[in-house]
Amino acid sequence: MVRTLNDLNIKTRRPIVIVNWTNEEGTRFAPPMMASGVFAGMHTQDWAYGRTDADGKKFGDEIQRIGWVGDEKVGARKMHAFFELHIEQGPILEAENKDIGVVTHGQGLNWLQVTLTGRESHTGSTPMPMRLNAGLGMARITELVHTIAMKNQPEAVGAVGHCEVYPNSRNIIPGKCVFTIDFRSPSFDTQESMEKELREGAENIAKELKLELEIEKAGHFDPVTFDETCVAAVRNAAERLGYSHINLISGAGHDACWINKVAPAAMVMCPCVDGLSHNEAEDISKDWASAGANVLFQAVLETAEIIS
Ligand code: HGY
Repeated sequence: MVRTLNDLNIKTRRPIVIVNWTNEEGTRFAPPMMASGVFAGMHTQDWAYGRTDADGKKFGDEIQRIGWVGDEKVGARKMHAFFELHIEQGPILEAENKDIGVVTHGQGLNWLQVTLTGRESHTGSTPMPMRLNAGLGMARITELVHTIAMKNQPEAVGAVGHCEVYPNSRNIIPGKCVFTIDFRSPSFDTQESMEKELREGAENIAKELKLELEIEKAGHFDPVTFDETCVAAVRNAAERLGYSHINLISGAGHDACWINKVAPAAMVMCPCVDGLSHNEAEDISKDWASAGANVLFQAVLETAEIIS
């Protein structure tokens, strides 16, 4: 986009800055959207630097090691507006045969990291009543996550995507399980009620199985309403360019969700093949990609204001 503006010698009243936010997914170092969260003042830089991965390595040490610690003061660069282009990571646009998603809202997210501690013992010689089986606890809480999400349809999703079983041996009853619950909803109240029900249910399961239970909030953001002026710029661009479009609530979390706290923000979404994402088969067509890029280009240009 910037190359095209330069090729066409188009100047804008407001400079256009391209940002690559570090650690958007948060899979190795939780929470997701970590760098944009620090920029938006949702986390302190020191807190983020102190986050550790499963091996105890600190985020700050690791980005220092790869030479990614910059010298600019975080948040020093103020923004007039922020736009983000992304695939939908879901099936709606493709199913409805629409070129563009005009993202009006983003659903809220809760990542609850659960640690269940029982006792390692032999799977063959330990009588059933004597077992402190953390693996059984994880299975029951995983089922509970699904049950809670299904009770809150259509506006809730929930799953466990990450789990570590210790010592993870065929003939040892798991003494410890660490796993992460991913709950999401566009409704703040639903998001809160699902977490409350999960915590109560997990306590009961741990008590029944005589396990120790720890639950850490490993990631959180409230449902997001994007800026109406920026959303209108996206919608107007799609209409001017003749692309079919619908309003969309983003199912996935994005850096724009945090940046919306400190600057007017909006997102442009395009379809992805079979609505698949976070899968090696994730794909996009050239037509979808160019439609998304064109709408982003026009929305940003309208907002940055051409001066020559
Ligand atoms: O997981 C998500 O919400 C996105 O892919 N960051």
